[in-house]
Amino acid sequence: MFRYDWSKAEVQQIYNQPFPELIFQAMTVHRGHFPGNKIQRSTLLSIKTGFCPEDCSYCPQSAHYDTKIDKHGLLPKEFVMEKAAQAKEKGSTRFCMGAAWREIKDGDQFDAVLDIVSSVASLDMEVCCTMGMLTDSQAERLKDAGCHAYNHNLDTSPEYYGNIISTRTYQDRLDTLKRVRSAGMTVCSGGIVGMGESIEDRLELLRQLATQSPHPESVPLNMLIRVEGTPLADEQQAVDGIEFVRLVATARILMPGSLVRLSAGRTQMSDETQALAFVAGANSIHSGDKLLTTANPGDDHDDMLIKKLGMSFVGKEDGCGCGHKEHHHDHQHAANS
Ligand code: SAM
Ligand code: DTB
Ligand code: SF4
Repeated sequence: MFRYDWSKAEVQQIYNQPFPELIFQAMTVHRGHFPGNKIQRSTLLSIKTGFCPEDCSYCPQSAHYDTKIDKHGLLPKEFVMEKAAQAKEKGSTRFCMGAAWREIKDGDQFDAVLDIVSSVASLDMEVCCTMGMLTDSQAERLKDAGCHAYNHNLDTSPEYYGNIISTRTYQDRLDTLKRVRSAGMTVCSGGIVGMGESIEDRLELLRQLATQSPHPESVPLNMLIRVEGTPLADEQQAVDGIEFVRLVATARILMPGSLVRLSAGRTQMSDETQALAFVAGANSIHSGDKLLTTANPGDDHDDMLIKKLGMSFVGKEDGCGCGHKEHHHDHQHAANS
């Protein structure tokens, strides 16, 4: 049974257990819903980079800050298709396309995005988009084009949020997630650690996600990448590996049927920390040499690590490619059962 009524005290109690108890509980929950030794590989591509009007203080793509990234307009479909085919070749079952927009605007660009989405979907990969806020009709058109998941992060707790972003409210983000859900796409939503927030803020982020019904089908956990030129470039808070693994385990326990994805920041993690995170219930990674604009470990390193751990990547032979134990094609069902 999945729960949607977690209290702050309960979440703290889970997180603060002795480490072995916490891992044991997380591992038990994990194995009830997923194979314990499989990791989903999800590949990212920034299809429109930079010049974003939002002021998210971690983000190199915000037009408010002077950062050294390659900015470009919407990429041509042929280029995106080539990248998607390469990702599939490398064993990726999900292809996630990001656009540095505050919100989607109707018109030629969105029409081109819909064409790209249906082409990538025809490769038999799960398509995910992350393009900022959207309207009900845009969400429906994306869904109809074959977009399986929409990523929109809550990023942190409602209390800490105002320290990080001023151009979009927490409520805007919750409203966007509702629209995604109503259109029938699956929800991908998580956050970032290492921005100066407290452990309570991290736990409140998880509680905000875990009290949504259904739970987001995937929960990306990012460790801040400090990018020169952004206000958080000199952030002093380093994320402790054990604290990070505790957070992964807590996410797994609160949201048993969701993919918990290690996203940004894996270049700063030791192989041992990643291994512990997998043991604690993380079962997906963002793969490739690049995230959207910053460095990522790359497929060769990931292949080596997964092999060393005797684990394997989820493939199409595992049903719909999401890695759930039950073979199914209905992720909402999985998140609710
Ligand atoms: N513009 C869209 C949006 O904000 O929803 C989509 C792309 S945005 C880059 C996706 C997510 O990447 C953000 O919500 C944030 O959680 C994460 N992110 C961005 N910059 C990051 C950084 N420097 N370190 C860690 N995570 C980051
Ligand atoms: C998410 O939570 N992390 C990914 C994905 N969703 C879109 C993005 C990470 C971006 C890290 C900074 C960069 O590469 O620009
Ligand atoms: Fe824009 Fe998304 Fe970056 Fe915020 S996180 S500045 S919305 S690209």
